[in-house]
Amino acid sequence: FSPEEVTVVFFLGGPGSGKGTQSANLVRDYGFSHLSAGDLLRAEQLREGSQYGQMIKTYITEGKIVPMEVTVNLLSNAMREILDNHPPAPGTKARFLIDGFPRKLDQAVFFEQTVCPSELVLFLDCPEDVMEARLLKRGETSGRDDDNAESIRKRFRTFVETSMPVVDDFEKKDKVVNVKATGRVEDVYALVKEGIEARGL
Ligand code: UP5
Ligand code: MG
Repeated sequence: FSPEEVTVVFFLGGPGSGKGTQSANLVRDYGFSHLSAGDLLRAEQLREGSQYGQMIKTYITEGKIVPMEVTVNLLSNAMREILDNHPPAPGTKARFLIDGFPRKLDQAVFFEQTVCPSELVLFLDCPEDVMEARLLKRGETSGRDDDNAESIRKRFRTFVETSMPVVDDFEKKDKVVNVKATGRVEDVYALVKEGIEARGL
């Protein structure tokens, strides 16, 4: 995909920082198509006949990052399908909000070289105690394999060690909109709007 036909925004933040929640607002108000890498992986895990099902389940429960070929394939297939089914009006670009990806430096490089360069990175900044409380609460009903205290601890570790360097790298390129994500959903969203509109989105 060329940046002439699509706009890609990466939406990053720790586990439970609120990416999925705020994505719904952004879809409603800015016409984004939302692609959650985690949701795509969970769907692939459940897909009948998938050769990756068990592997994905193990990685997710351990809070580890699934080999990028799998994730990038799911993302680019989903982008292609959306573009085919809903081509943007002439003179406009399709907008993709890619939630929870890239989580590792080599994934960022690979995606930008082989799929599409990103326009902007939206980052939700949230302390671990707040994220942990949100995830444990969600875990009471979510049924997610990784919403338990042990998996949450592993997810936090992967985030700090492997995924934060991606944000820091984009920061150096001045591509990051950094939003404090501890407030109420609507207050965080007000900050998100302010941040992305200041960048002309
Ligand atoms: N909530 C949200 N905002 C709130 C607020 N302001 N105040 C109070 N409560 C708030 O929110 C989490 C919970 O908090 C919800 O109950 C919400 O109501 C509440 P949510 O919006 O779901 O947060 P989000 O950041 O989306 O959290 P999520 O758990 O989805 O983040 P992760 O990044 O951990 O999960 P993801 O699905 O992206 O990835 C899961 C796993 O998949 C990874 O650990 C990894 O194993 C694998 N993966 C890969 O391997 N590669 C990838 O590229 C992507 C994922
Ligand atoms: Mg999510």
